[in-house]
Amino acid sequence: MKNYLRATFEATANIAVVKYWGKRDEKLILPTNSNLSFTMDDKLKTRTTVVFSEDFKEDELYLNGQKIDLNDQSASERMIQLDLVRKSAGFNHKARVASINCFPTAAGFASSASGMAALACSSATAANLKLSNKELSILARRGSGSACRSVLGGFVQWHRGKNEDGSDSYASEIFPASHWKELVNVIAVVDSEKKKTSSRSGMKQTILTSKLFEKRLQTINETIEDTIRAVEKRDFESFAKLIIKESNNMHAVMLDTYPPIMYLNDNSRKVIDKIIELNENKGKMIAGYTFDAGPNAHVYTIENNLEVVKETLKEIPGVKELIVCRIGNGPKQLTNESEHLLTVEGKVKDMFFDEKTKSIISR
Ligand code: 2P0
Repeated sequence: MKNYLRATFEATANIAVVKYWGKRDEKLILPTNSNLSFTMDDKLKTRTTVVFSEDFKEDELYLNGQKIDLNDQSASERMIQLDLVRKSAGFNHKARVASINCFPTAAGFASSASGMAALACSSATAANLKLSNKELSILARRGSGSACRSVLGGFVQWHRGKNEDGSDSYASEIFPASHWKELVNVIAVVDSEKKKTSSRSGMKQTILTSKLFEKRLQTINETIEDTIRAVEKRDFESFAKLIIKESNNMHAVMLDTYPPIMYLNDNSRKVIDKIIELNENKGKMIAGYTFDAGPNAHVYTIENNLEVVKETLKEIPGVKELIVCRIGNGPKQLTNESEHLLTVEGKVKDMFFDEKTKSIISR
């Protein structure tokens, strides 16, 4: 075996249209319900290089150039993928991991989906594991639930699964990115403070305290079927109404949790009002919003209506920035020496995300 095993991948974020909120198994990260998302293009991406070597004494993680303390429980929990890869590969080599998030700094986005998907792809490839998409998705899921959807491109479903060991809880592609080329996601970044509740603890609290959550689970499979049908037919009007109602439903359940979880702020609510008003003025649905565990709005629209949606969002006080994403094709392996974030011996290169050129460059 070679002394050093290295691979680099880029993976992108995904934006759910039927949400994952609630675990049926916390350790294995199994969801209470199936859910749907679109994988974004490389406007929101994470690049990760993994090197395994028997020369390393311990696992090390460098995030955006900073060494992360892996004694911290929440950081080490997410590195469980390395242990799973080592077990499958049959070696005990420690790993060095370097990761750079190419997200606008102002946005305050969570990057666990792209980060954990990039880690799954690069660690499995560095260890020479030949994993199927299903196996890769299950590996990514162990780092972060939503990451299991980012190992695929296009329109993706994370299947809840029934098995206790999680072997049937993985994401698969329903339609490739090319199926609905006109679909666009405009992210309205709003003024906000750092979020108070992590998704991980929030979901747990919802299961413990929300009666409304049980009601949500009774209708969610129907929402999934209806949403798949709308995407299949590229029926934007049905799609927009479904995703607005689904996002509202999840945030209603969050509010029904005790203590209540409120990710939306006054600026988010201004976006909601404006989108509803825009659709009413046009006499048809031309935009549909969805919100995750944060105040930024994800407004889906189609290319023909992009300009009017952008103009509408720009006029809202409290909207700081718009990021226009299209649907992406999923993770990409990088093999040029200049693209790896670690040298072949695992030395951290001095590289960073340059917001001006929107690329990762050497200092
Ligand atoms: C989603 N979210 O479907 C939903 C909508 C937040 C709201 O997936 O605990 O960071 O690592 O499995 O994946 C956020 O959950 O949580 C999420 P863990 P994750 O996109």
